[in-house]
Amino acid sequence: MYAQMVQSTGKDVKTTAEMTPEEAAFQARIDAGEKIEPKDWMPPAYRKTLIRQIGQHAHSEIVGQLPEGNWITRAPTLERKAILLAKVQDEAGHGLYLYCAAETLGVSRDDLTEMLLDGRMKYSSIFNYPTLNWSDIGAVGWLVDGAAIINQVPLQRTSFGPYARAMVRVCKEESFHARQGFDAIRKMAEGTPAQKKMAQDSVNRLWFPALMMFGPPDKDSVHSEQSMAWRIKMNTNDELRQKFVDQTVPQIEFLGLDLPDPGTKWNEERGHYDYTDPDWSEFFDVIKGNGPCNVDRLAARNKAWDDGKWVRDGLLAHARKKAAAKVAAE
Ligand code: BYC
Repeated sequence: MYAQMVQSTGKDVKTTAEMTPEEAAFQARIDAGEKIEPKDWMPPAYRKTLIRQIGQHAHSEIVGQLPEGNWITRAPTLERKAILLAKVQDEAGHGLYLYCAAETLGVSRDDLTEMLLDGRMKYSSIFNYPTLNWSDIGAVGWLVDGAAIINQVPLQRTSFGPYARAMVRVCKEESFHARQGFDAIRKMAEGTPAQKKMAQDSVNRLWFPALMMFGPPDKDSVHSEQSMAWRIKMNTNDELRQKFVDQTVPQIEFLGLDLPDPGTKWNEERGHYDYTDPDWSEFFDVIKGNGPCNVDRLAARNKAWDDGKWVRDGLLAHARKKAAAKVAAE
C-alpha cells in the first residue's frame, strides 16, 4: 500500500470545476490559509504527497547525521567536538519530529524506515557526497544547513499543521547549525595558506551539490505545481535556489574566498545574481542511487537498523508484558 503512496503523482492541478464538492471545500480551506489537521478530511493525493515529502525529509535528517558524525571523533578541539555532537544530535531529533508528523497521516515509522532501507524512498541528494576533511564540516554547516533554512523557513507556514509546527523548532536549531558552520569555515579561511586552500576546496566541491538540494529546475519538477496549490510547498525550487545564491555569494566574498562558479554575476535588471546551473544529469544520477556515497549511506543505515533489532524486540516484549499485567490486574 505505502509503496504506492510514495510514487510520483505528476498530475495536472484540477480546476475548481473539475473538483468534487469535498475537494473544492478542502481547497477553499487551504486558500483561506487554514491549517489542515490529521483528523480532517483530505484528498488521498494530498495525504500521499505529504507522506512522501515529510518521510523523505525525515530520512534526510537521519542519513544527514552520517557525513558529520564521521568527524565527531576527529574534531580539532573539545569545543568544536561538543558543538558538532550537539548538532548531530539535533538532526536525530529533527528526524524524530518528522517521523511523528508523518505518523499522524497513517503511516508507521517502521514502514517509512523500511522504504528508506530498501531504496523505495529517497533522502536528500546532498548526503551522497563525502566529507573529506574538517573544512568540509564547516562548509556543510554553513552551506547545507544554510540551504535547509531557506527551504524550511517557508515550510513553517505549510498547510499541514503537524509539519508546520515541527518546522518551527527545526528552523531555530538550523540557525545555530549554520552559524557554527560559518564560524568553523571562517576560522579556516582566516587561517594559514594551507587552511585557506582547504576552505576554498570545500566550497568548490560542495557549492553545486548544495544548489541541487532545492530540487530539479521548475520545468522538470513533477510535484511543485500541485504542492504549491495545496500549500505543501510555498515556493518553487528555482525561487529558493536563487534566494540561496543571493544570500551566500556575499558571504563567500566576506570570507575572502573565490566564488566557486565563474558564471556568478550580479544582474542589476533582475536584482539577483546570475549563476550557472548544476549538472542536472549528475543530480538525477545521484537520486537514482549512483552518487559517490549512496551505497555506503544505505549500508550504514541498514546496519544500524539490524544492530538495533534486539533493542526494539526487548522494548516490544516489555510493553506487551506490561499490557498483559494491566489486563490481569483489572
Ligand atoms: N534530493 O517534483 P520535485 C538537512 C526528487 S535535511 C533527493 O521538485 P518536490 C540536513 C523528488 O523527491 C534537508 N531527491 O519534488 C539534515 C521527486 O522524486 P519522487 C532535507 C530529490 O518534492 C542533516 C523528484 O526529485 N529537506 O538539511 O516537489 C544535516 C522531482 O522533484 C531532491 C527537505 O526534505 C533532492 N535534493 O520538491 C544537515 C525539505 N530534490 O519523490 C542538514 C522538504 C527533488 O517523486 N522537501 N528530489 O520520487 C522539499 O522541500 C521538497 O521535497 C524538495 C523537492 C524541494 C526537496
